[in-house]
This record gives sequence, C-alpha cells and structure tokens, in this order.
Amino acid sequence: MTPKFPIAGEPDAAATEAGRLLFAAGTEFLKGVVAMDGMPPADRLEVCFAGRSNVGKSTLINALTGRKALARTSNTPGRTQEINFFTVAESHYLVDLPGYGFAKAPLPTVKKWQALLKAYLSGRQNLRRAFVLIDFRHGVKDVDDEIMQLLNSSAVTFQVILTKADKVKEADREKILAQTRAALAKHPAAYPEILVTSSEKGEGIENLRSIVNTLI
Ligand SMILES: Nc1nc2c(ncn2[C@@H]2O[C@H](COP(=O)(O)OP(=O)(O)OP(=O)(O)O)[C@@H](O)[C@H]2O)c(=O)[nH]1
Ligand SMILES: [Mg+2]
Repeated sequence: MTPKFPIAGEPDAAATEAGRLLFAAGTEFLKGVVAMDGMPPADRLEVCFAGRSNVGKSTLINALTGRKALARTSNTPGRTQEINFFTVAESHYLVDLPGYGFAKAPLPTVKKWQALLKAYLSGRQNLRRAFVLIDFRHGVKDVDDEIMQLLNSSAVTFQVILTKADKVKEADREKILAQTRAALAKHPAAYPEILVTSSEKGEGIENLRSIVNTLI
C-alpha cells in the first residue's frame, strides 16, 4: 500500500528538461529585506524555503540555481538574517528565509527576524508554495510544527523537503519518514508528497527544479 505522503517520484524526461531550462534562463540575487515594506512587488510567482537554522536552505538554493555562492551559507546556525529574494528567469522569485529555532545571534536580533519571518509566511500574496525543510537525520521538531500551523492557518500550501539525505543513517530513514508523515497528517495545507534532497550529492535537485517549474 502506498503510504500517505509518499516520497515524490522522479519527473519524466520532458519535465526534467523544462525545469532545467527554467533555471538555465538565469538566476540573480535581487535584494535582502528586513521589513515587510521592503518586499519587491508581488508581481510574479514566488516560492520560499523555510526551516530550522542550519537545515540547508541557502545551500539548496545554490544547488538549484547551480551557483555555488549565490546564497550565503555557513556552518554557524543563523547565517541568513534577512529575507533574500532571487529572481529565476523573468517569472519566479525564490526566497531564502532566516532559519528559526536555535541561532547564534543576540536574542533581540533573533526575535526581530522571527517576527519578520512570520509576517512574511502569513502575509505574502504571491507565495505559491512554501518548502519546509527538515533535516532527515532529525525529523520534525516542535518549532517546525509551529511553522506548519502558521502556514496552515494562512492557507499557504507547504511541501516538506527532507534535507541532507547523504547524512542520514539507513537504519533511521523509515523511522524519520514515519514521524514526518504523522506530523504532516495534522495539517491540511501539507502538500501530499515529500521530497528528499542532498545538496551535497545532487539528489532531488532536478526534481525540485521541475516542481518549481510546474507552479505556473
Ligand atoms: N552533507 C550535507 N551538508 C549540507 C547539505 N545541505 C547543507 N549542508 C551543510 O549544512 C550547513 C548549513 O547550510 P546552510 O545552507 O547555510 O543552512 P541554512 O538553512 O541556510 O541556515 P541559516 O541561514 O542559518 O538558517 C552548511 O555547512 C552546509 O554545507 C546536504 O545536503 N548535505
Ligand atoms: Mg541560510
């Protein structure tokens, strides 16, 4: 029996090529935003990457765009402190969000960017899908569940991406998958497929490109 929230299958050749072409059309950093009134006009389709600090959001954007240093990454949780907008072709914004949960930054600073994150996730008109990144080794934590609830109450469809698949122990995979599925079952806004990625090995990257491409 297929479980609820199956792992997304590979796209076919045509969908893979269409996704590749979208990202090959050019990706650029547009701006970093520290307040809602600094957002670019909501004039195109937007997807964002949310998740706990250090889960691999910025690294995934680099893997997707094929540009190693487009989004700044770091070993230290709390690297991304603004809402960073990237353009993909003329048609899409990719949005790199500050992490939530633990971050190595002063508390008032963290509080400020968490408030901005929440305002963004619940109030961005053109946000078509939020990708919620979960470290495959760790599964869904309470802070992730809070974000899912926020997306749910804002009626923003979100899709879980299990990241760092190259690092998860084979013996832990099924257990974490089951825990993730149970967490998603509580949220009607959860997209019914889970994506598994490794920015390190390239796993799931073509698939994610094609998913972004189909959100027209
Ligand atoms: N092995 C492995 N390491 C990864 C992967 N993705 C990210 N990392 C590493 O995880 C660390 C954090 O990555 P970032 O992309 O900066 O994480 P982030 O979610 O943007 O973090 P914040 O901006 O602090 O919220 C870096 O050292 C990355 O090299 C992956 O797929 N596999
Ligand atoms: Mg980051």
